[in-house]
Amino acid sequence: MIDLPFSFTIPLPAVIPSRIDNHIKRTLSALKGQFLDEPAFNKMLLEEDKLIYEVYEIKRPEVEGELLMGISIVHPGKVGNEFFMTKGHFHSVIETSEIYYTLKGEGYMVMETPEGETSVEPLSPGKVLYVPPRWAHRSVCTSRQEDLVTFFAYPGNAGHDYGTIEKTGFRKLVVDGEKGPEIIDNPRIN
Ligand code: PAN
Ligand code: ZN
Repeated sequence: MIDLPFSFTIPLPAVIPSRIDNHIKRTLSALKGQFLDEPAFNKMLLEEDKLIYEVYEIKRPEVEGELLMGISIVHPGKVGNEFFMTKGHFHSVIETSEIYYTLKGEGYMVMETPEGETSVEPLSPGKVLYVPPRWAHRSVCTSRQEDLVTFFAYPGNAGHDYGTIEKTGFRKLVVDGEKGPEIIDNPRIN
């Protein structure tokens, strides 16, 4: 049977979609091993397993030809001097891409390829970011008070490979420097 077209709204400035099929909440413990400052991470976790980011998903069949859409919300905050961020991943089907459209807040999309190329793109309201095939991606919120909110769409068959990036972390990190957000090399790599 053929699917019927459908619509939903993202009622700005509230950004919670009118249709939600799945709500994912990731707390600090889900990001174990990812932040550079481990003592700061452990101290924070002892106090509270804080909510770091949330995803509202619109479900579609996870097959080629479909598009999976949703809203990603990274809350403001830091572990040590590193800004709150998503786990980040390669797509399991690595030759798949993704579109992100920033609705609210400021931040960066940290990206890299398996060959070690890197790219860190600023995110701000109105900006469309295209993540080409083969690029792992992680969003980082650098707003002090506001959430970083993005709308995303990616192929239904993409899948998520979290394990590859979890082993060493991304090559680039976004930290709070003397003059504000700074992009630094991950000292745990080489
Ligand atoms: C996004 C991400 C979302 C959460 O939907 O899944 O921002 O980030 P993590 O999946 O890294 O926890 C996406 O890139 N999907 O492919
Ligand atoms: Zn993705």
